[in-house]
Amino acid sequence: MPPEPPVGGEWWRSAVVYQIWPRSFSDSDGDGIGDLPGIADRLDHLAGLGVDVLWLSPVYPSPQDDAGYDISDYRDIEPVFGTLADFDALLAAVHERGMRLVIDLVVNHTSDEHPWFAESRSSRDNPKRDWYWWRDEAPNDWRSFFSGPAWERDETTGEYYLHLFSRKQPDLNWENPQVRAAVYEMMRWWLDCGVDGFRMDVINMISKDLASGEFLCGPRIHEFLQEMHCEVFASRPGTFLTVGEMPGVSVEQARLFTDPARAEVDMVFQFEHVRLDQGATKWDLRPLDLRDLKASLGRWQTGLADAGWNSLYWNNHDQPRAVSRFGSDAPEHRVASAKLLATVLHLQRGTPYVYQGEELGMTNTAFESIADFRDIESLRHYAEAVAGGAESETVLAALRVMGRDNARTPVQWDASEHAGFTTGTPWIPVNPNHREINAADQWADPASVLHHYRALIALRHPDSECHEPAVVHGDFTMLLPDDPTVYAFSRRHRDDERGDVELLVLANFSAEPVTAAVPQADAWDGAELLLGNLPDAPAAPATAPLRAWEARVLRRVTR
Ligand code: ISL
Repeated sequence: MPPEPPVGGEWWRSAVVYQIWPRSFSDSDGDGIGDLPGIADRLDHLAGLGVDVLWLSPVYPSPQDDAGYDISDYRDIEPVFGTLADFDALLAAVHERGMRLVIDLVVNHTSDEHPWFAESRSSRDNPKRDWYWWRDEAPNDWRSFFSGPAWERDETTGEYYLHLFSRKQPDLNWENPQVRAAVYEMMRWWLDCGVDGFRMDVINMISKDLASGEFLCGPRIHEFLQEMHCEVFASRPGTFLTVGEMPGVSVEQARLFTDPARAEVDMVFQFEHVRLDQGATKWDLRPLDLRDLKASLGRWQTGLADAGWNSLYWNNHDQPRAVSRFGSDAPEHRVASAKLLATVLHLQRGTPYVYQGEELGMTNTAFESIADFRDIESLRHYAEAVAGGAESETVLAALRVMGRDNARTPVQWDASEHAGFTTGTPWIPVNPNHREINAADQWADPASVLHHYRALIALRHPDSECHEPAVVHGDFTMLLPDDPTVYAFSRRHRDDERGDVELLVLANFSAEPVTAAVPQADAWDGAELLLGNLPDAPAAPATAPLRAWEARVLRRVTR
């Protein structure tokens, strides 16, 4: 049994994080774009949900080529979102409610409109020339994540610069110590402002090896993260959270990144489970086999059991809506399957992340034509694919399923026009289903998806009546790995007061009833049903067939 984590030091083990993507959260001034005062107006929703930490996607000045992930000033606020005073007010209000605020750190690249890049591109001998990657010829055939080559010829000097994302997002050269010092100084500045940590955008791309062609987890990645930890956090009292977004990271690498003894980051976002329904690219759709999902997430549970820590997510601003993807957004199954997904995720070992609207069971939206999309990734892919001869309808079909704009429609606060998000015209249309799916209705309905999230979150919290320490501290065992529709696992925790506490999670990922072949099911006779997602719980919860999209959590205690 793993030891109890120290109180304070690793407080994030019992925390739940909520991600805010500001452009679509809440608009206070009627310009159709969410903003900081809009977030402040909605804090009661978040505090009521019970989340501990808010992660704010970028609100810095930005040309918005990639919705704010292209930053032109690291120490200010984009006017569309508000001012530094609005930020301070929001931070104070978050702290007042006992929550913490983590901001997005995007330092693999800047905007091409950042003064650093303006200087760097101005001449070959500018002192900041080496802050970015300049070559007289493209040294390799890297492709941008947003289509096209990753090397762009710049007219000013005739040389090429590297951009792993859009051409308006040139990559910073982390080999240059001045770059690293400037980033660390900026991070300390934000900590001095009172923020509680950072979500680090594509942080495993900061060390890259042009010669070998490797741009993920390059040779100096651990050195850079240890240096960052030392320069920014080590000498500072406080309770911070750091989470590194790391596409392509393996569980073995993640163990190194998140082993507290190595002082790099607290946890990482890995991508294995969100690639299982895709072929060579994210637009190459494949049906998900639940066995693959269980094998993958189960390996992460085991791999980080003794050292390191998992972050748990289905959704963020880059992924389609979980209920449409892994559950069912058909009207008769949406509520049950959204609760089922939440149950399976939140009962695993790690820190769960809730993406705005996920707690309402928000779904993918309807896109008629390419004119309905806003995201650079979708627009570029469409243009490139169609120019290359692909059928427009075929490309659109994939965009509708996987496009990031699915996650980016406004949060559905109520049933009114524009869902209470704005009094103006939203920058992207509200999902038409906001009349049926919205926060106001769900607060009033104890059987809603929202209240199910509240119940799951409360399980983690020592100050809650429903606190169940096995959720945070228990070990994890995957059950029935070969079952094609049942996701089953147990969690076990030795509790000094109660004895051995074991939880059993059973979830039917299908619309057909199924009986789960639970090993030693007799042992669960008389166990308590801790949580379920359907009314009319059966008398024998371990052995009764699981109904369509049913999830049950059982608890038994042995002395
Ligand atoms: O969205 C993706 C799937 O195509 C990912 O490849 C994504 O681009 C990758 O996870 C990196 O994401 C982060 O950095 C990007 C930004 O566009 C994303 O919004 C951000 O989460 C560049 O800053």
